[in-house]
Amino acid sequence: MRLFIGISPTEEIRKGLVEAQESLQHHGVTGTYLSPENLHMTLAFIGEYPDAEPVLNAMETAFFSPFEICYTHLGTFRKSIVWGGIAGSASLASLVKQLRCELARADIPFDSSTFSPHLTLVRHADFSKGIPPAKINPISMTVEKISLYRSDRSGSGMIYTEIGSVEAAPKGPTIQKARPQPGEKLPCRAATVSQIQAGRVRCF
Ligand code: 2AM
Repeated sequence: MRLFIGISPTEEIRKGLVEAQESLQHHGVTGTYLSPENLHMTLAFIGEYPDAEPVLNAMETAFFSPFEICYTHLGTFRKSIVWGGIAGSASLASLVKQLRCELARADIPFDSSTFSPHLTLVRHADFSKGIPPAKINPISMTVEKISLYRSDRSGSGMIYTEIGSVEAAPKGPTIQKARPQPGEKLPCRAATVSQIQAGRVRCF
């Protein structure tokens, strides 16, 4: 099965993205428009992989607390893909880095190209009738979970199905900062009591 890890937008952001699609359509931009339920932001693209379980384990190990992201702009890629852009976020970049680290540790392959936070709106876009204004109203959301998606090709296009998810750990005081023991290669990350009690923190 074809897998990727991503974030599902809130209904408010989804509505904003659909409005951007409608504006593009109104200005004569043709192409393959993603359906509202398929709109998502990819954090790590895995591709063909036989088992979801190890991927969910890797997601669980990548510890994160709830954080804000903001949909702020529209952009194009190679003049044929239109996307909604997410403003730079240190928390988001850190989460992606951790996910990649945990996937690599579990020997799960993934696309390691530079992460560029976006939600694809249109593929194979044709702007020959003009380029519409790209102004949008920024919309924020709190990321409280990350999802594992299966991607299936159907007669009417791709279908993305959430097959599992991992919730953010609750925010709390940092009580343990791991230090490498003699012979240990890498330190653990900082952890809270609840994360340790919940068994969410795995040291490496
Ligand atoms: P895109 O929307 O920018 O094409 C499912 O294919 C999701 O994984 C899409 O969001 C897609 O991003 C993303 N993705 C990232 N790397 C990919 C790759 N190498 N091949 C296919 N999809 C990829």
